[in-house]
Amino acid sequence: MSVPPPTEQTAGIAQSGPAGDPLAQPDPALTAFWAGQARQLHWERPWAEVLDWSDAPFAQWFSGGRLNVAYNCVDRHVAAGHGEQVAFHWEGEPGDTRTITYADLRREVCRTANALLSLGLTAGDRVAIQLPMIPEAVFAMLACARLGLPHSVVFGGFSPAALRSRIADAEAKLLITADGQYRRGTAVPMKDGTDEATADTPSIEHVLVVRRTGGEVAWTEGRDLWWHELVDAQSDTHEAEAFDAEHPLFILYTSGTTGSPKGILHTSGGYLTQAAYTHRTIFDHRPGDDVYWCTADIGWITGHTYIVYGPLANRATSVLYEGTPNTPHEGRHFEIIQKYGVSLYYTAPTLIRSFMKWGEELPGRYDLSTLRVLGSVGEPINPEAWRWYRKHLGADRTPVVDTWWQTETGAVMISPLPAEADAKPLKPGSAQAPLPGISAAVVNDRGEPVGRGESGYLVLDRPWPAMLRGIWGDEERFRETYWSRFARQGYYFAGDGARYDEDGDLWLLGRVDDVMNVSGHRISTAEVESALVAHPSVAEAAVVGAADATTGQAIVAFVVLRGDAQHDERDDGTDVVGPLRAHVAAEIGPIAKPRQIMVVPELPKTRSGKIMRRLLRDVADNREIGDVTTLADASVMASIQQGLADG
Ligand code: 6R9
Repeated sequence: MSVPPPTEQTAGIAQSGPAGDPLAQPDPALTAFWAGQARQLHWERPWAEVLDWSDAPFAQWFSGGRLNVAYNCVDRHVAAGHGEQVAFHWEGEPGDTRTITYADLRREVCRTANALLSLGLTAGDRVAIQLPMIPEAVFAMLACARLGLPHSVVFGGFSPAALRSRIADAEAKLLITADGQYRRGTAVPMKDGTDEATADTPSIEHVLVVRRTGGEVAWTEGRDLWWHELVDAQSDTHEAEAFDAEHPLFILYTSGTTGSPKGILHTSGGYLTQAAYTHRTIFDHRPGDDVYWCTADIGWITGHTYIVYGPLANRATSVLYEGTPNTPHEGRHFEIIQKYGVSLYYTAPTLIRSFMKWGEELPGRYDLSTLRVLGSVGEPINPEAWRWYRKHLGADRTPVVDTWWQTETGAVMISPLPAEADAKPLKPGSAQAPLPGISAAVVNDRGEPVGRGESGYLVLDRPWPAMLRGIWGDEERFRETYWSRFARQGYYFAGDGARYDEDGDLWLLGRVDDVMNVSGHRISTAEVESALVAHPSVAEAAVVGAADATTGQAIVAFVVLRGDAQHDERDDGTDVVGPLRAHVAAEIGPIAKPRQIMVVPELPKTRSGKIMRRLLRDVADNREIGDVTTLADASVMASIQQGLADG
């Protein structure tokens, strides 16, 4: 058996377990490490046990302990005399701004919490939030956390159908939304969509609406409430109550290999501990000195952990930006970095590749000298983009930290640390090693560790504090998705491929399942396929992720039309394809719109009827078609290619 990489890379804390180790057993060195980190938070009552893994894979971290997450993120800093420190420099897309200090934040969160109480919500009730990147989004999340109301934030770009299914799955009682949002310089309605979503969600009792654009909205008396009427009228004090360390903090839906999105459940004490620890060390964050900007949307896990919970727990001063990076011009991010003196900047490879496209003279026009750590997340960062990022934003001197993690892991797991960058040189394109306290391994099909220079599946072989506590309402799917593949070893299966290089550093290789990664957004092939076959002209659909220079992957769909639609298609292919793309955008959201839809006579299938996506990927990537011998009908690929050549 090959030799796994050495374990001394992460500050003396054990990582990859030796082969055959019956894992899922807590490692005392790791749990002791996390206990030390948890002590940096404010606990109303200390925990009795750091980790209870007796009901694995359902972890309990810090059980018996009680804390209030919002108190830790807000009140604690005000109580320590930092009320006047800026928590958020908010930049609206149209150019309006707002400065929110920690004292302001406490007042806003208290008002919001009092408003939610006035609606009769009690701890454990779920609240859905679909909002643009405005301060109220943060107030709403923290007010929920303060009251023990698990929030379910739904990305602002998601369709009414996507919002409806998320509300229904979590049985949310309240929806917090806005009249509209600014997108690329125009005000677009939002409440129209949320009204459509809530037309058929009996659990929703109220809809709380922030006035953002001032557009006309339809109003349901008794159900709908204006934020500025309800929240602004409340008292700005509220006594926070402590909750159990394992009290649910939020549910966040993410794409899996099968159709419906999974509601990933996160709880309080362990999540906040790892969120704070990772934000502090990965960015070498210094409270009061640094200005930090994470460019994610709060609708994604990165927004939850690295805009809201981690930075606020660490008393960060952050930039919060509402808009798109090229509105009103392509230098917008650089302008904001210069304006606020941003020192820590965290973004996604897809944006870096857009910057590269827009030209290197653009960042050169701004003063970016305050930047001292650059972060990357969401997909593998190609070495070329890494180097460009460091050169043009980081003056060729700042560390670039490539952070690997998932909605499920709750916080970063694998990343270099800038404090160690002198001793351990950074490698463009490699996330390098698990963080202190974290253990990971790369294994083969049989769950055996691979050696240096080899690749396999990335697994996490010890429990970690921010790990998901399940899939909302679906224990079986939780066990099946993450814990069945390497059940014997007790490993968590991440769904990513990875490789150890000759130095034992980790390189992430992308998904090994049917999940695509488009601009850092997870979209399952099954989700897009089911949207396509829901359209009356489509008989069958297969979707693959094709390589794309900007977005990492792009969605390419192959559809077989129904008989009558085939007839229309013959006249002009665009008749069918245009509406189909629009249909997918309406069903899921604009991010899921296929880059390309190819109409084909048949799909390539194995004898057992499985679609051979591998072959379709070859077509989508313009590669030579691979082995077709397992196809039920080997001529299918020829007719697909012939059809595409004719078309
Ligand atoms: C945080 C986040 C998770 C999936 C993950 C992997 C990919 C994220 C990465 C990366 C290579 C990195 N991914 N960061 N791949 N290097 N630094 O993105 O969560 O939306 O759940 O996506 O994203 O494939 O499995 P999520």
